[in-house]
Amino acid sequence: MKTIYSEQHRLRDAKTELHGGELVRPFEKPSRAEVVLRVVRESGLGEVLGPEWFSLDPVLAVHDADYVAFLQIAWQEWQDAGYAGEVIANVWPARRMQSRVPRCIDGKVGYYAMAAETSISEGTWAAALASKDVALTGAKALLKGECGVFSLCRPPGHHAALDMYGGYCFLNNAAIAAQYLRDQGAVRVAILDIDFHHGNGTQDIFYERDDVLFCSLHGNPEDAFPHFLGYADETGTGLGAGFNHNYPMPPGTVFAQWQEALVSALSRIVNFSPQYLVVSLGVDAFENDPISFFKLTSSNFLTTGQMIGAIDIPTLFVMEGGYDVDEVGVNVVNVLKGFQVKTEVG
Ligand code: 5XA
Ligand code: ZN
Repeated sequence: MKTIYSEQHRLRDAKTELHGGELVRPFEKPSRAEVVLRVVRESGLGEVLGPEWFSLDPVLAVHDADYVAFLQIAWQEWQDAGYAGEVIANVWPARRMQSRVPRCIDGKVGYYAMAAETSISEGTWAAALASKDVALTGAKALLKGECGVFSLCRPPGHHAALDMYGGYCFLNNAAIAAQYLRDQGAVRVAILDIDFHHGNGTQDIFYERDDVLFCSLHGNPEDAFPHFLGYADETGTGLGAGFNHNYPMPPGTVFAQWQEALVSALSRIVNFSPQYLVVSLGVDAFENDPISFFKLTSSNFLTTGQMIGAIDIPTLFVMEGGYDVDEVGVNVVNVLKGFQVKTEVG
């Protein structure tokens, strides 16, 4: 299996994350991608290729143009305002307030942020652009006939909505790739999100559509970020009714329970009969992940890959979360190796 990777991810190197009331070093850091790349190479998974450059058109196919313009200038405007730290939101259009975009940078940041842990720093926009190129290059390889490709995206994307960033995400790489596959002629595309956190951004982008099926396995939002989306009764609206499926699970969830949800999601995907599958591949469901509460083991990720491979749909794996840096590479590569085995499981 080919891996698409760009060193530009290193430009995303924020120094601060608001966590537990303190400013800490971010959990989402460059070493994550470097460890994954190292294990990809050591395991002999396949070639590692750089991305092609893509214009902003595929980004603007799923994100609001004013939001994209904001991401482009946020760091510069923050500097111009004379602030010494990184861009962090501290005010939001909360209930019964107006949803207008303010003129000053502090207001704009609050308008476009969905969470405050994610700071914007120098290089964030450049890294986000390269990350979408990594996703799109992977999608293009699928169109050329590959049956599985790994886009080692960083920063991740699945929390980025039509016009919101947060949860370490700026551009929704999986959604951009899925839309690109549609625009290049695929009639139906499915997205399976196995990151520990609900893919609120992906859900938001496709919620009213019947051409992109979204299934997400994640920590119950009553207990887990992003808290305000990801419930089981969110099943899509309008044309999209019945094309969104959430599988929230409680703290301490072990593989047996998680696997039941995966079997159900995969069966929905098979019934949908998509030309392509995009997997939002987070491995923060791992038992030792520092910010999550599921109990999956490294070998469970191998089985997960086998189960995804068994449905035999050309698949793009897009890197999302996973913060146990020691094991993130093994866990990701286990999914990819399992996929390649294509053993009938579940
Ligand atoms: O998948 N999303 C993440 O791993 C980020 C969670 C951020 C929690 N503050
Ligand atoms: Zn996550």
